[in-house]
Amino acid sequence: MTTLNDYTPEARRLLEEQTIELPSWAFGNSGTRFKVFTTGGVPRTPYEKLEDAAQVNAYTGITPRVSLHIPWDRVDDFADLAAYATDHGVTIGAINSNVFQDDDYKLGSLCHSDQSIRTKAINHHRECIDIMNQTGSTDLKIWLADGTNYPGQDSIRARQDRLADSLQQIYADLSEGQRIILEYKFFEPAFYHTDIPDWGTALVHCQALGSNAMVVLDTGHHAPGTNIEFIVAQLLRVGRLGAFDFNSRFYADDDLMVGAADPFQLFRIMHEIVSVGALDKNSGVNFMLDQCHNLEEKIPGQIRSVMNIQEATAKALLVDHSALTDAQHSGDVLAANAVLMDAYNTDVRDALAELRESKGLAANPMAAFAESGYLDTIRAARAGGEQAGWGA
Ligand code: PSV
Ligand code: MN
Repeated sequence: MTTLNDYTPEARRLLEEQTIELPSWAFGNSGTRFKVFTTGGVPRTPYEKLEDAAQVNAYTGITPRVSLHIPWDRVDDFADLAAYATDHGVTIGAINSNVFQDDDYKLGSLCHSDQSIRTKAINHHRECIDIMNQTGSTDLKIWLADGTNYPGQDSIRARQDRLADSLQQIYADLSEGQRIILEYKFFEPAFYHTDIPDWGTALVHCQALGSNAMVVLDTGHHAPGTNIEFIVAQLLRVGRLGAFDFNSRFYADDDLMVGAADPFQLFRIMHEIVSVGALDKNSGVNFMLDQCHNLEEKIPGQIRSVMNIQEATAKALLVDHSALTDAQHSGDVLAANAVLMDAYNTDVRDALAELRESKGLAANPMAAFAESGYLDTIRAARAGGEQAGWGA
């Protein structure tokens, strides 16, 4: 059993100040191409999504920001939406563009061979920057579905050149303090080639753009067996890790709860973060969730995910760095590995319960939320209207 006394004052500060950003789309219905099961009480508007996200923050105390997805979260008055968020104790986080659901984008968006489609996609990003200006958001998150299904379908090289040019035009419209965070994904929906398939390609484009372009690492966007913590270490090393999209995958882009499939991998990632000081709130790394809750209730699903990251972080903060460095320098492979495994195998749940109580929160957020009756309340209150869902 651990207590907060097992942590150094610095490690305790980092735990106290850790934040995780929630995705608005996690609160809507989602599913697979086979079926979307609806859930009672699911939000019908962006305002209701913020209400639910605020619940996660109320019980975990570490999720003060919510990412929006445009057009899914389009409203008439974004300043009003931002004020509503503030009233509920949260702020607007990254603005996600969406250039993958319009018929015009069938063959691509920022990489399309048709200049008019590229212009349309660039203008959509300008709209997103405008929303950032109205909401105070600092991150424009770009994930593209661009790619091809068949060899020869389009020129791989020409698409890269178009992409660079499109990104340049969007980047030029950023104001001071705003960033582009560029996500990569190795496959899907395109299957032969993806235009930003990997961290190297994302990095090349970010470096060409300038210092306000950073890479987003979505944990689900790698081939099975990829050493993700290596990528984390490398992007941190070159100062270009802008954000995480945390989730779990068993097979593909499963978007399951982070820490569910491979808690050890999550620990290894957090260890790379902690060991170079990137957990600090001023490190420039935005820790976000990108998940869908197809079967489970959405709000507890988010609470559980946040707790999983918190646990992996609390374990990583227990790594004895001087013992690790000594073992590494003396070539003691087993001792070095044991230092990491000792931290990973420590049960940190009591220390985190203590941390929450020190902030005036319930020790067990899952139980406290369940007891609150909030799900019953929204099931009754949100009758009528159309539930939000992926793609709506
Ligand atoms: C699609 O793969 C995706 O999950 C990307 O990871 C984006 O971050 C997310 O959708 C929202 O557009
Ligand atoms: Mn993502």
